[in-house]
Amino acid sequence: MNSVKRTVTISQAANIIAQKQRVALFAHTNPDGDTIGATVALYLALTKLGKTVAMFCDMPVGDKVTTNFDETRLISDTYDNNKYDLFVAVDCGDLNRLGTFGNLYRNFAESMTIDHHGGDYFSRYNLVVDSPSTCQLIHGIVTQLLSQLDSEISTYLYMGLCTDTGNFSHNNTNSDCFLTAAKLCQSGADIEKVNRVFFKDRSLTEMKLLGRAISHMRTYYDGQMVLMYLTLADLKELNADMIATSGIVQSAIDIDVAKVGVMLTEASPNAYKVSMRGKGFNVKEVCRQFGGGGHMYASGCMLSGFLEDVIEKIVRVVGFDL
Ligand SMILES: [Mn+2]
Repeated sequence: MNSVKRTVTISQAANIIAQKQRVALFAHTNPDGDTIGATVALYLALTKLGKTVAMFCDMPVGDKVTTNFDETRLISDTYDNNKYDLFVAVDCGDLNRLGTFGNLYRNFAESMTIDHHGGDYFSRYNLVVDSPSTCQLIHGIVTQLLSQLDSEISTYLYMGLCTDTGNFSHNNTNSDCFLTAAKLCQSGADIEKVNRVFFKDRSLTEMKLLGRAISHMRTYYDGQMVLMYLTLADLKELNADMIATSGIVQSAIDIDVAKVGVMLTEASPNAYKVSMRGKGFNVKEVCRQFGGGGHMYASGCMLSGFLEDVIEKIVRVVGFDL
């Protein structure tokens, strides 16, 4: 591909999209509230403008979202081979985030990234802006494309605004978040529903898993490091899958004196998915030493070995930085 890669502003991105008739949107693998909210909001806006639009993601968006927000069933994990004028990667910092769609995307010339992770410029047009959420950027685009936002679009945009800021509590939360949230509230965003689904609702299985993980809680360095774990045997006994374990790590870092929260989940025999959260402590550095990555205060990696050996490794490396 010889096309020149260039950066675009929100306004330029909106103009480019406005000129295209058939648009394919791609949410990132392991989809979160921001990629789902941003993709669906853009989809709804472009559909309103009479365009042919499709949404793809290489993984299902999850029961919580499909049950409470019917429309996301439109996100397909199978590319439909229609002809498109533009591919848009939503909330993807690099090509890997597209998962199995990466190759398809790479080979399509007319492409656009809309993202806030400050990553690679892997598309022809790159709207890569330092912002608390991709939904914030999509809000700028859809308000340029439509004279008025309806409650459905507003709800999806609000979804990304609040999930990527930990419900307006992380240190990336700025005045723009609240100004945009106020506008979305005015145009009918269902704030109660988004809050309930993403920050309150737990299945019985998830609650039991949390209880089991807490029963395995250990503390190190005078409580500055809090670790919990779930084994394959735990998951089997509680009839749970890996997806149900996401978010448990938060309970470790929620302890007042904790600076590092660690959650180990046995993904396959003697292979552990490690999730870390930090409070004023850079967990990305720790995870990078184990071949993982993420954000400064939320990172992960994979570690193989017997449970006690894996724990010992993590405790040692965290200890260097505490
Ligand atoms: Mn995001």
